[in-house]
Amino acid sequence: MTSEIALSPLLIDGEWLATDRVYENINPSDTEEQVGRFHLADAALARRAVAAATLAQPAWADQSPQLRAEVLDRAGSELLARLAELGELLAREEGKTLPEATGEVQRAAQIFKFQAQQALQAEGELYASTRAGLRVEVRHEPVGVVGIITPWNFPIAIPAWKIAPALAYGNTVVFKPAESVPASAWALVDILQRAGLPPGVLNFVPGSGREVGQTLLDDARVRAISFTGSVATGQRVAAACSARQARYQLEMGGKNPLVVLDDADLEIALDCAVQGAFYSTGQRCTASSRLIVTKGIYTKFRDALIARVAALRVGHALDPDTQIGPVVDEAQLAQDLRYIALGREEGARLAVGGELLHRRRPGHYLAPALFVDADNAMRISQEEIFGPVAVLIAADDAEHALALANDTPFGLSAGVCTGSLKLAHHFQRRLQAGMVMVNAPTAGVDHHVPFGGSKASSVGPREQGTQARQFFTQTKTSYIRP
Ligand code: TXE
Repeated sequence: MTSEIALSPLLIDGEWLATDRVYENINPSDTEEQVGRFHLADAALARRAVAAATLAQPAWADQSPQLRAEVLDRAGSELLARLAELGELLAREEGKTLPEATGEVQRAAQIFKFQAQQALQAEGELYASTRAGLRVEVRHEPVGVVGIITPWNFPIAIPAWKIAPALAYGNTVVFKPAESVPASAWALVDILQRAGLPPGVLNFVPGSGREVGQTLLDDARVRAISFTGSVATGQRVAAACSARQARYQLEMGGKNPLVVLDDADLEIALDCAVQGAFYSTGQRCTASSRLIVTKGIYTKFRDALIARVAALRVGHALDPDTQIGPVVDEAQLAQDLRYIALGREEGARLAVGGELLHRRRPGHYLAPALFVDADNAMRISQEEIFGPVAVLIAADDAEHALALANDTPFGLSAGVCTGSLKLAHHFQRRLQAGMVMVNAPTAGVDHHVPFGGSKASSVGPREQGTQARQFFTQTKTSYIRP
């Protein structure tokens, strides 16, 4: 069933291009099914895309902001109109369930509509000068050409939350999606192009990180890189950009704690834990991979959680009964299994899950795994696994739980379940994370407010909402004697 699938081209300078390299995209719910076939860029084509973006940028920046807003808004409308179709495509290529995938497309649409409005807000402020007869004008101008490098776990929402503000504020874009999820990225680029972008404003160069990604990092014409992915690649982005004084924005994941205190509502805490740790197959940078529970509620919570995890239905992403889809690909599955073996060696008790599952179709199915009686110093408690694997750690009391929660190099998201307003406030202030959730899962955020972490999770200004402006514009202060 593969030969009839069309090949999707690259986009450079408004032209769709074919190359002699092809990537075949496989459905993780059914590894015998091909999702699509994609032409891949190489370093030379990536440089051509940068040249096109460089040429197109001044005119795009001078364009009426109303026109930029209309293009983004139209793209948002088309995403909404094609929610079911694009949700299915996303579920087929990434493996998240249909409701999760459709929700992601909807979020991408909301982002475009929100950022469309921001296109009209970029101008700046007027000040009186300390010197008589002068006035001071502060403008927020585009940065120039922006390289956007994205991971596989949110194949449409992450590109949307980087591309939408980049274009809204008058930048041009060279976009390189993750190797394994080009289909949603391609659909998004096609929608934006048809929504009315002039040639060169958005260029699409799927390809390998080491070749195409690295070319963007090293090209002096690319003035900013917005990146989401692993810590190791994030460090390469930082090194390459700082070597040539380009700005960068990194989002590199977490080891997010959900603290459950003795006075928590048990049902709410269980919902937060199951949702936060295992939904989207645990493949979220905001996943609650560490569950830290004080000893008064530990046994009750542990036993109820084991039962809830054991009952989760793992299956084909498009099956309406499925709660947890497959792992994205073989490499990620191998990483999950390595950490499960490591947890056992480290002495944590695997209470449930962790085994490969067989379903009607061949896929990367893994039973959600819960380690209990774990120690926060173990590698399974310190390193991002990025799969349906969580650890349960006992704490003596609230202060001990807080210390354990903060004992991590990461700081993206953190949660606390408690019935006490006083403790909620205390945790809200003291948790070292960019996002804090009280009686809510650590994963699941809104598109119109800042997103990002502290410590090793994020570098650079926040993404999303109105704060996206900080990264995608640069400030110019002018002194004018009229
Ligand atoms: O990440 P990479 P991968 C973590 C998670 C996962 C692991 C590996 O633990 O198991 O990272 O995932 C591009 N120059 N997260 O391999 O390699 C690459 O092509 C420029 C957590 O997908 O960091 C892709 O487009 N670009 C994270 C993007 O970087 C390069 C989400 C991310 O890929 C490059 C994803 C280079 N030299 C993975 N090398 C989260 N927490 O959100 C690669 N890339």
